[in-house]
Amino acid sequence: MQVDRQQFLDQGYLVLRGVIPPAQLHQVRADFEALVERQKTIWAQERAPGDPPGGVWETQRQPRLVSYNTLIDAETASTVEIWLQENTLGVSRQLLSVPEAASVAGMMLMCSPVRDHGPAEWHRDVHPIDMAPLAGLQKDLLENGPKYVQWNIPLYDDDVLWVVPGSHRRLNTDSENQQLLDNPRGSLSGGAPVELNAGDAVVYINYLLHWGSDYSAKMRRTIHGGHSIFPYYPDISFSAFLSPDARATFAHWHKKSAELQDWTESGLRAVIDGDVGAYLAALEAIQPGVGEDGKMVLSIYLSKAALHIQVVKHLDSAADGDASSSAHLCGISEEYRRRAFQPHPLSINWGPRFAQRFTASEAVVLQRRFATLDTKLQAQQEHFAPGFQASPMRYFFNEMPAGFTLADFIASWG
Ligand SMILES: O=C(O)CCC(=O)C(=O)O
Ligand SMILES: [Fe+2]
Repeated sequence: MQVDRQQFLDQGYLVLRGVIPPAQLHQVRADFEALVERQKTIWAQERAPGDPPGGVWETQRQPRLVSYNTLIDAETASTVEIWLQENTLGVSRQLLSVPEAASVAGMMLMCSPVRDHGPAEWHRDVHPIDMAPLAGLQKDLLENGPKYVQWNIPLYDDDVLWVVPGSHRRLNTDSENQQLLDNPRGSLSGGAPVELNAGDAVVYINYLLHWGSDYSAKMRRTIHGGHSIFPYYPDISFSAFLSPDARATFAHWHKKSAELQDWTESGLRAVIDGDVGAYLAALEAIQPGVGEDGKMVLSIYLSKAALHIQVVKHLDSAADGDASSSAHLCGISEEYRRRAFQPHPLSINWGPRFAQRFTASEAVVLQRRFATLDTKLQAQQEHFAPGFQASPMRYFFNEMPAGFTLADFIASWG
């Protein structure tokens, strides 16, 4: 399937018809429903005191199978293999910044809730605490193409998702900001529904302003996830159920992930050592061919890695091993703790285990080396901007540090 990359980059999404052919739809639905039943059993077992018998299935506005690959068996392997097809992975390869690095990133299923929950909030999938200001992400996107593309593949007709075409390339307008402040769950001028029939797909840049317009009880089973240039799988034992080819593909990506983690460490060590050549070599290995704007975003991501390492070390020493439960003990806000402990490979955050590669004193040096950049990414006061997945914070949502170049960053290592 040949797609129009320019159209994708211009409007921020492409609708593809018949990604799941009608003849296969019945079987694919049945395979996913088996996973839904498995997850429902788990949710019922894990329900909190006071929850209804079904737990999450009954309480969430969008019950979601996250990493459903952990639920598969040989009979339901198709639910994973769907991500490896020519009309999914092959399409993403045409769209991503580094085609040869295209790999599956997250396999989820979005389900309708048991009762109507109405509209969600308009947002971009951007959280500046551990990503970068939107303007920087957009310059990188326009310079290099996407690091990640997201997919919705509905198994039943679905027009829940709305988008503002073209908004991935620009900040919100004043009018959009006003409308979102007035009502983040209302219709937004320029917004349009993505109308998909069962088996169609939309592939999109998740910096787009987008909207879950109505989380109603109408049957929804929509495959959700994407492809990225930064593979990461905490555990690939699920691949034992796949075809030999698919198993080999995941094994290859798992190895690539280990190499990327090593390069991330090398980049951070180059900053500790003040070795500019090694630093630039690490960026090039992480994202081959990346331009100046992309190097700036990768540098910000490395500054976040330094931050996450510092948070993990701090909590480790405070809690004597029980790091995840002690954030309140040392004044680290819950949001920082959550981001440090939740791998986010799209921003080269490899999770808390990555912090073990550095000693506590190296973590302190890292924080010092990144301090100028980190300070420039923050305002004096907590503030808020509409249309992001974040609460008020000091990190800038939209604007990059004015006049601060990659050379300035390197000079700031001290
Ligand atoms: O329900 C959808 O299609 C959109 C979901 C979404 O935007 C999100 O989870 O970030
Ligand atoms: Fe989203």
